[in-house]
Amino acid sequence: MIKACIFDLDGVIVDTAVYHYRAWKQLAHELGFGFTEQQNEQLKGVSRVRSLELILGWGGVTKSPAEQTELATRKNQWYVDMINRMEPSEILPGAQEFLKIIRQAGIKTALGSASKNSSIILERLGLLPLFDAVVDGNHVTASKPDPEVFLKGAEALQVNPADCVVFEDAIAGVQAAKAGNMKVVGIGSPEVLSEADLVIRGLHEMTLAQLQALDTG
Ligand code: B16
Ligand code: MG
Repeated sequence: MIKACIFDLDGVIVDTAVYHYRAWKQLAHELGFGFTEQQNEQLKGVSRVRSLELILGWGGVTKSPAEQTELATRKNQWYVDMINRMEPSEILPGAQEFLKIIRQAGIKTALGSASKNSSIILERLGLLPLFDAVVDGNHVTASKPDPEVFLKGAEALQVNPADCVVFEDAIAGVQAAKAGNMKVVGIGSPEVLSEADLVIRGLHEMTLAQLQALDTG
């Protein structure tokens, strides 16, 4: 029986990728190289530290660990400035409504995100009361596709992983949910997220009946 849903943040509840993109692009510009939207796509669901490593590699630039920490901090300050100005209208279609519907049906909810800024975003958008637990980049040591973030979410909700459904937009996130023995709904393209149990374009397409049908699938 489905007892809990665990949601990724970027790409599922909000589109923060656009702000990550602007901040990384600014950093790349200061370092003297370009950064494209296609490259940004590859950073979805990837931690801040790993994202920086990839970007420096693409730019052909080597930095010491101390310099990398400074660069990641600088990028994050720009990013935080932007998310501090986000508006509730930026919540992705259907996300708030679906959270309310499942909570009314007695299903528990958790966030399972790689971001260390998830609480700022949820609070700013008035979404924090819709989550029973928030597990994010501040609470995990292993990144997706490792299932740690989702397993910690299930643990916080005191629900067996097999009774959880994860909502994810990144391939690594879908793999993480599967590795945690959870059902997973992919948000995006069925070709890309082929390992998911169900793929939808957004939470506006999701119904309680579809969620419950995953139990038998
Ligand atoms: P932060 P998710 C991920 O969020 C983003 O997709 C990814 O682009 C970002 O680098 C990562 O969070 C870390 O974010 O710098 O705020 O800690 O999709 O796991 O919700
Ligand atoms: Mg995501």
